[in-house]
Amino acid sequence: MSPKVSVIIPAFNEESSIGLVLNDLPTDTLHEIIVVDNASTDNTARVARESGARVVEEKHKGYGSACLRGIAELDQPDIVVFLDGDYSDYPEEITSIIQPVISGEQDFVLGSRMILPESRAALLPQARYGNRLAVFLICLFFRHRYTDLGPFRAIRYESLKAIGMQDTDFGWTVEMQIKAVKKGLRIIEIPVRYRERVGVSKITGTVSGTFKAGTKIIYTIFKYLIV
Ligand SMILES: Nc1nc2c(ncn2[C@@H]2O[C@H](COP(=O)(O)OP(=O)(O)OP(=O)(O)O)[C@@H](O)[C@H]2O)c(=O)[nH]1
Ligand SMILES: [Mg+2]
Repeated sequence: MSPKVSVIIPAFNEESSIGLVLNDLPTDTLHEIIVVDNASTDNTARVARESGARVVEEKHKGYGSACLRGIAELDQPDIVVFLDGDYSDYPEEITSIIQPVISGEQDFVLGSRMILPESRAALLPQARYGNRLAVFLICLFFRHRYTDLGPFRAIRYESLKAIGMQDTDFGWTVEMQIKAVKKGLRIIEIPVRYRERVGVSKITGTVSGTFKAGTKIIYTIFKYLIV
């Protein structure tokens, strides 16, 4: 029996990209694809539904809230994959992201955008430096060397439940990475391709977005140093 792989895509106003993301996913090998529409004001939900995804609504704004809603909607998978809805990831790379979990070697696989030069170049400088600072602090405090806080990742469903995710916005990715280390999960990073997003940048391309996300990420690292 091939393992059941469920995909969660948090989406806020991604009508121009969500169809591209869904078209590039190997739908026939996946158990379910859940697009979490996070209070979009455009046609994200309609485009996602027309592209074959199961769309669920999350009214509470925030990347983490959308991911938590996606988890609550899961249909008993073996593996859960997260990727963004702005077409900055290469959805077809899902096969290499899930392979180490399918083979039973790993519990948690992260797609790093900091390994391939062309991917690194597609990250805005503030995102690159912000990530470098965050992974440096994680290594200092939690003794695990990550290279990125990338959105494209796969985790065993049982491990995901065991770490008990809580964050409702930008602290989500770093919370999962710290809790995975604290829980002793088997973790690897694989290089993934990354490109500029489709549509207008909401976070890394804006000063306020970068500041809010950066502050929350650093706050989350220190929070889990204490608790
Ligand atoms: N910005 C933002 N994105 C959200 C929210 N809820 C869900 N998302 C989705 O979360 C994913 C990541 O958000 P992005 O805006 O791409 O964040 P980013 O990649 O750090 O920065 P940019 O791509 O430069 O905007 C995308 O698929 C968004 O549509 C939210 O409340 N705010
Ligand atoms: Mg993005």
